[in-house]
Amino acid sequence: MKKAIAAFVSAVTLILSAAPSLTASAAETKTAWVKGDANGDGYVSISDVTCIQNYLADFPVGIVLDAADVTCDGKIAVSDATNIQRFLAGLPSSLDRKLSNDEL
Ligand SMILES: [Ca+2]
Repeated sequence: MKKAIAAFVSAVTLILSAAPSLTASAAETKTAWVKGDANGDGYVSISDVTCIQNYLADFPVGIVLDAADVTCDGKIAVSDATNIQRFLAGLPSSLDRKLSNDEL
């Protein structure tokens, strides 16, 4: 029984010691972004429009600035939100050619 407990404790210790590296990997993947995914949830949706609007209204919001700059003019503006809306409606948009930081 003592050997089983010792093995269990060793396994838990091993798992816990690996946890920091798992956290680091998750943080590394957070640096990836897709143009238009302003809120960084992995999807381009109406929530990204709301995220940009909240940012422009100076509400506290988590925003991925590079992803929110849909028009690629170096600024976050209403036109970025509008281009996401046009993309979602199937209209011509600057998002028609999606960019990610993997392509830059
Ligand atoms: Ca999003």
